[in-house]
Amino acid sequence: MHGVGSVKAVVIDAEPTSFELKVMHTALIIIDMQRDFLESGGFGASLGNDVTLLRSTIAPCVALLSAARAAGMTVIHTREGHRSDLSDTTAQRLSRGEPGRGIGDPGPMGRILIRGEPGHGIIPELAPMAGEPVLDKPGKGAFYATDLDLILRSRQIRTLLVCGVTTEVCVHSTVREANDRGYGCLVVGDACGSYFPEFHEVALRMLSAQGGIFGSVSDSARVLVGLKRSEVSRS
Ligand code: C5J
Repeated sequence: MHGVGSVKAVVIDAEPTSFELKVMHTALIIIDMQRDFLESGGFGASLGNDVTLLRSTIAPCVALLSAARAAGMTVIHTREGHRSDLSDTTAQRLSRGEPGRGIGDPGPMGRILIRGEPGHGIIPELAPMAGEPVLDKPGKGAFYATDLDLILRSRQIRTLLVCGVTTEVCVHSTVREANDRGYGCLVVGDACGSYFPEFHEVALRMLSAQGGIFGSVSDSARVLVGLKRSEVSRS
């Protein structure tokens, strides 16, 4: 229901300072909540990672998603993955990862990071709804080689609420790209996760350090309070 929502600014408590947004000029971007990263039978788990560290983000992401939908905010889902013929990746990327466990190799839920394979899909808890763009990205950042900037500009989006996985890789890359393009970013800390808790903590601190060098950081409880206020201001 894009275009609906308050034109009044909502102020959300955040670090380093409170974050102001207008619902109709804001998008919720949910990064790479894909089965291969989050499910116990997926690629991430098969590498020995503790997926519960990522699964703890599901409830906060679900809460944000339903609040964003209720507020009439633009919602965008991203998926990391490549064409099955690998024509959109590079030798450098193909050479990364553990031998036999790289992009395009067979994994427990189909070929690893290949579009259309079961593991590439978004987890059912966060299934996109009709009208919510699903962005297939061949890199870590959601702006690289995608039409995300065009989608945001055509909807007059200026601020982004960002959640998903992993904090220090695709969330960070996306926020850095967004910041350089002039979007204000609020990262929802408990709705982001990493297989490495120390990277998660430091990645969040890096975002809001130096007066918010890449953006601001809050948590789902504080964001939900702010979005509720936007509902009240509309009624
Ligand atoms: C994401 C990754 N989504 N860690 N990918 O962060 O490779």
